Amino acid sequence: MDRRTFSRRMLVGGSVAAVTGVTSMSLGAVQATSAENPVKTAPAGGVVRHLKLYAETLADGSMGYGFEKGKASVPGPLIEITEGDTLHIEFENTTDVDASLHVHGVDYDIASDGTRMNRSHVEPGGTRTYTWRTHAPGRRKDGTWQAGSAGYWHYHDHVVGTDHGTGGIRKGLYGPLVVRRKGDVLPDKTITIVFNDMTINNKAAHESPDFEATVGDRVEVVMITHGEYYHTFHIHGHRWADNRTGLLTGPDDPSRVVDTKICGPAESFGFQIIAGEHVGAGAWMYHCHVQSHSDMGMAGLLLVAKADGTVPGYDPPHHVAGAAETHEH
Ligand SMILES: [Cu+2]
Repeated sequence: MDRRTFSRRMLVGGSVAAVTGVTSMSLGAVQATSAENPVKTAPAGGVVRHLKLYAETLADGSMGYGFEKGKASVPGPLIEITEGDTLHIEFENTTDVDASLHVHGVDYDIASDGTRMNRSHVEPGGTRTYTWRTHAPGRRKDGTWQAGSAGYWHYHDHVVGTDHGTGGIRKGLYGPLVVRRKGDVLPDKTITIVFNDMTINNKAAHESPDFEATVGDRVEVVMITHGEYYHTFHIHGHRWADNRTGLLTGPDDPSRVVDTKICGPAESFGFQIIAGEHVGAGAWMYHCHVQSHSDMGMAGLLLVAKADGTVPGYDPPHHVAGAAETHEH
């Protein structure tokens, strides 16, 4: 994948699915990464990117971020960059209250903090450019090592409701940020799951978003928690490595392999799975595994279809209102 494609993909964002390079494979082909079907990897960073981001009030009173005016979503759009990149985000606040953009995990000056403490928020109708920088791992002058910026991070408002953005986050002003390292394996599609108080992506109990994939798709999950509670994210039939990428680097990689992970407020992690690998197509549940939370409706589905598009055994319940947005790569 060249840099131009990568950049365009980021700019189209989650609201417009760029259906390119998404292939369906039979289950038998999933485990073999052959020369004719190599994984795509992240390019080297070091480029300067520009992005426009809006904060908006949605028709139902919730609030969201979006790349285009009138197209805000909850969660906000996926922002993907590579270590070494710099991102200038021209942020416009179309709401009728002060709002901001605050980010986790990357480098920024205090002027891009997005808090009222240093007047880096934006009044209604106002615009401000926030700059995020990233770096690769490296050695400090004193010989010690510093981490790179790569990781599954997130951004959110920090001023709506309170000086901690409690009201903004509650109403939906949050979104995913993925910083890749050169050579990281790229997924076919990315889904974002946010446990926000007792909702998933601000959807009410028992109306959690369902996501679609085809057996063999390399599906990346970005998992974020917000609000007041600790949750345990669990997905049926699939496992991942509890490390930066969720992928093992080899058979002796000591990373613990898990299918459940605790995630407290403002924590985030991510991983990749091959949909249906070793287990096949089906309506695979994902949910919070705190029992009272799952009972109260914090559960949704990863609908893994066979190559012909069918999901065996799946009987759509009455409440299904179509699959949730995924970000196609
Ligand atoms: Cu929970």
